[in-house]
Amino acid sequence: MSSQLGIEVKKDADFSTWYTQVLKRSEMLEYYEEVSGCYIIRPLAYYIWQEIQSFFDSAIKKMGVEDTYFPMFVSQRQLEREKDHVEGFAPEVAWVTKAGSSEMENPIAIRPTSETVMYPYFSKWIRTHRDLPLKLNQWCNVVRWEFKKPQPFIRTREFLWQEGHTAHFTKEEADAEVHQILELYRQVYEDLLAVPVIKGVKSEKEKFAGGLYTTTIEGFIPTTGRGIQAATSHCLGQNFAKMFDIVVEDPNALANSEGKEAKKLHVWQNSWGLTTRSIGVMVMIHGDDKGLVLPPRIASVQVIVIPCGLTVRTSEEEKKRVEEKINDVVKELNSSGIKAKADLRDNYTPGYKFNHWELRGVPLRLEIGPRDLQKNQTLSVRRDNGVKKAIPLDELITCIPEILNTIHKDMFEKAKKIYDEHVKVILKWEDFVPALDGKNVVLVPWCEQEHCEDKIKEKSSRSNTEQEPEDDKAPSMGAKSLCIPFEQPKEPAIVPGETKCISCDGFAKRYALFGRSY
Ligand code: 86X
Repeated sequence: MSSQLGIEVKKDADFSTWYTQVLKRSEMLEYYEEVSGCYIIRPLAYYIWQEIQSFFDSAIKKMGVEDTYFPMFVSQRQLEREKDHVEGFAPEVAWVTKAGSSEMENPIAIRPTSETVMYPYFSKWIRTHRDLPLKLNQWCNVVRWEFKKPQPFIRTREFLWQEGHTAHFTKEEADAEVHQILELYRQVYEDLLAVPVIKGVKSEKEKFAGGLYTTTIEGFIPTTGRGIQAATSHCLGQNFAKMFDIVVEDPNALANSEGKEAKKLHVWQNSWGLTTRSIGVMVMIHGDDKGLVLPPRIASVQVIVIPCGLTVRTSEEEKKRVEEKINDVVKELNSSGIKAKADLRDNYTPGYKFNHWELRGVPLRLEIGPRDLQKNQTLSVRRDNGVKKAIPLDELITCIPEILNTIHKDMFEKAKKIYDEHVKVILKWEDFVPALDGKNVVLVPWCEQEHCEDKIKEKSSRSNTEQEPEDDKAPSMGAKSLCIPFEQPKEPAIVPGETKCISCDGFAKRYALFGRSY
C-alpha cells in the first residue's frame, strides 16, 4: 500500500515521472482526462496561488493599482487590430465557432492575453493628463492552445495569472513602474516561494514583440539544467497607444494655444504578468524523493502535530492526556498565527502519518508522546533537511516561528547556491555547448544581434535533425538568450570595441545569460 502512496521514482533518475507523481500523490493536482493540456488545481496548490495573490495584490494596491475584470471573449476584428503582436501567436488562439448546433456568423476568440481587449477602452477613458496614470490589474484565466508537450503548471493550455495594464504620462514614470513590479515578482519568488531568480532585460528576439522592452526574472531547474522564465514586466512604449489611439491633450500646448487644436500626446504603457507556472517551478526546485517540500510562508499546514510512543500497553488515560496536550499545542500555535494541525487519526501508525505529511510537504513535524509530556517537551523534525530538535513546550511560541523562518532561509540559500554554481561564465565558444551539456546556463559576452542569437541556437542544438525539443530526455535543444542580467559579472570586464562576442565576429556589449529553457 505504501508503494502506492509514496513516490516510486527518484527525482534524479526520472524527473518528469517524479514531477507528475509528486503533484498527483501530494494531492496538489489531478489530471483532467477530458482535455489534454488542462489540469485540476486541488486545494493544496490553490492555497499557494491565493497566498501569492494576497501578497502581490496588496503590494500593487499600495502602488495605486485597481482590480478590474474584462470579458474573456474577443472578436476577430478586435484581436487583429494590433497585427504585429498577434501574427506570431495566431496558431495558439482558441476560437468559439458554434453556439449549440449552429455555426456562429462571427466566431469569437478566447483571450490569450488582454491587450486588444482592454486598450480600446483605455482610449475611451483617457482624455486628459488628469486621467493618468491609469493602473488596472485583473486576476483571470487565459487560453493559449499550444502544441508543445504540456506539463502541469509549467506549460498548460489554460492558466491563471494576473495581468497588469497601466498608462502613464511620461516614459520615466512608466520605466519606474516596470522595475517596481519586477521587484515585487522577485519578492514573490524569493521571499514567498524560496526560489532564487535573476533579474534582467530580454533580448530583442525574446522581448514581447508589441512592446519597447521586456524585463524578466529567470529561474533555473537544476535537475534538467534548464532556465525558466518566471515572470515578465514590459514597457510597451507608445506602440499600443498609437495603434489604439490612446492620447491626452498636451497640457503645455493647451495653455498657450488660442483656438488652435491642442497637440495630442500618446501615453506610455506597461503590462506585466505572473502565472501559476510559479507553483510548478517551486515544486521542481524544492521537491525531493519523498515528495513535496513546501516553503513555510505558502504552506496551508506549516506544522503537523502527531502523537507518538503510544503502544498497546499505554493506558486510555495517558493516551487522552497526550491528545489533550496536542490539541492545546495546536490551539496555542493557531492563536499566534501559525498554521498548525493535529493528526489524531487512530487507524494509522505514526510512521504512516510521517510519510503522509512528508509527501504533502509540511515544513515542520512535532511529535508528542508520554515521555515528552514528562519532560514537558516536543520533538521537532524539519521537512527540508530532516534535522530533529527537542523544544520545551513553554517556548513553542517563540521557537516555532524562528524555525519556520530558518527553514525558509535555508531552502532559499540552498537553492541559490545551486543556481549560482550552475551559472558558468564562458568566454570561448568551445566551452559553450559542453557547459550546457553539464546542466548549466551560461553567462557570455554577447553582441546582442538578433541574427547572432539565431546562430547560437542553431550551433548549440546537438543534432540539427527533427528532434522533440521539449522532451527532458532529449537535451539537444538549442540555447536561447534568457536575459541580459542587470547585475553583470565584474571579472573579466567587457571592454567596448575590444571584447569579442562569444559566437560571432562582432564586439560584445554586455554579458548575456543563455541556456536551454522551458
Ligand atoms: C505576450 C504580453 C503581456 C500582459 C505579458 O507578458 C504580461 C501580461 N500581456 C503577452 N503574448 C501575447 O501577446 C500573445 C498574443 C496572442 Cl494573440 C497569443 F495567442 C498568445 C500570446 N502570448 C503572449
